[in-house]
Amino acid sequence: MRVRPGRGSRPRTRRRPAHEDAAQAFVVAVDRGRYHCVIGDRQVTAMTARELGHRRVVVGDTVSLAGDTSGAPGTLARIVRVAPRTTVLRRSADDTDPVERAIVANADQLVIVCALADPPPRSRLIDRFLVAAYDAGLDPLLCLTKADLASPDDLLAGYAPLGTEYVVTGRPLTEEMLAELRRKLAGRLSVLVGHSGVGKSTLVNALVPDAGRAVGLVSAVTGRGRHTSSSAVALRLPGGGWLIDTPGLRSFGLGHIAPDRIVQAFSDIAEGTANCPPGCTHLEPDCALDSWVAAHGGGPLAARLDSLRRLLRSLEGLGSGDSAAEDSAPDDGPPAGTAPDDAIAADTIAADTAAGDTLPEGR
Ligand SMILES: Nc1nc2c(ncn2[C@@H]2O[C@H](COP(=O)(O)OP(=O)(O)OP(=O)(O)O)[C@@H](O)[C@H]2O)c(=O)[nH]1
Ligand SMILES: [Mg+2]
Repeated sequence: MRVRPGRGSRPRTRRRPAHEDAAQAFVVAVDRGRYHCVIGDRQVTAMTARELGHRRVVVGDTVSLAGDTSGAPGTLARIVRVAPRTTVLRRSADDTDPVERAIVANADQLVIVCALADPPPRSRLIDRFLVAAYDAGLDPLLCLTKADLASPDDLLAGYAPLGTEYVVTGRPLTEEMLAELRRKLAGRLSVLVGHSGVGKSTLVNALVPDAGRAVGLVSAVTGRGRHTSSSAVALRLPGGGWLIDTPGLRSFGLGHIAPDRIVQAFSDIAEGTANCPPGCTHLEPDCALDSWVAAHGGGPLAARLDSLRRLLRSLEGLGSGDSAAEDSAPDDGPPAGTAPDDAIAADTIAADTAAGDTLPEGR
């Protein structure tokens, strides 16, 4: 009798292999079902193993790799496990959509990059990012760029009551500015977010020597991403820690966050709700916030209250609120629908499995 070698002679088992010898890796980029990981200094490309099911893997994840983890050209390892995440930065397609989408895992700092001019500052988009940071448990850091074009004073005054940490940069990017940024980023896993063209990649290139090459490694595989970043990429900081560059975002939906938490995230205003009637939506005339803000001098707080209410209205799907996309319009400019569409494929944060990440998300 002939005994066939290989597969057929192996006992069948329903038990999945335990992969106890799997290597720990850090996911630095995701593109069309391919996960670019690092193990120490080694770059390894991987795909998700079937046993992972529909579990998604995003940049910042720590994963266990099985199979060929040599990183040699043409090899493909398998992601067999995803380590529990410490944080997840999420967004939804729009404010009335409760389905959320993870962007980055395990980050501990959200660097909200906002240009002081060209493109004009969008404080309501900043407010959205601040809510997302609060909700995800990331420390926000406001990074105001292009100070050579406009003064940061007005914008900073608006966030003074909140006490948000900030840095101001401009052209030329001086050693002093860089030193301050490095200090705030050292040893942390930070995510840069902001509208297209605000200068995220410029900062990354200044902070990470060889960033162009590292990003190029990923772009070479994907054939995308020249001037405008097209997917999230994690880069190792020379002083320790990681910096994640993301594509410019036109919108940042918060439909997955309960209104209560939105209010709490406006921590400069939240205490003013103490005198509100029970179940106050903060959108009705009996809301105590107006008199509280007036008693606290109005000014920056009044603008923040306006921003909070626009957000709450949008979450309720009320027409008079800002949509997630409208919030990215310049503060006193036209709504996004009429603004020049300068962001190429702006919403494609490629962080999904095969089909999902090749399509611009949302609408
Ligand atoms: N004047 C001035 N221009 C700057 C500054 N920082 C960046 N720029 C310019 O702004 C443009 C956009 O910069 P990027 O770094 O590509 O912006 P980004 O945020 O990465 O854009 P996306 O990848 O599209 O999201 C480039 O032409 C930069 O040279 C600055 O501090 N001052
Ligand atoms: Mg960029």
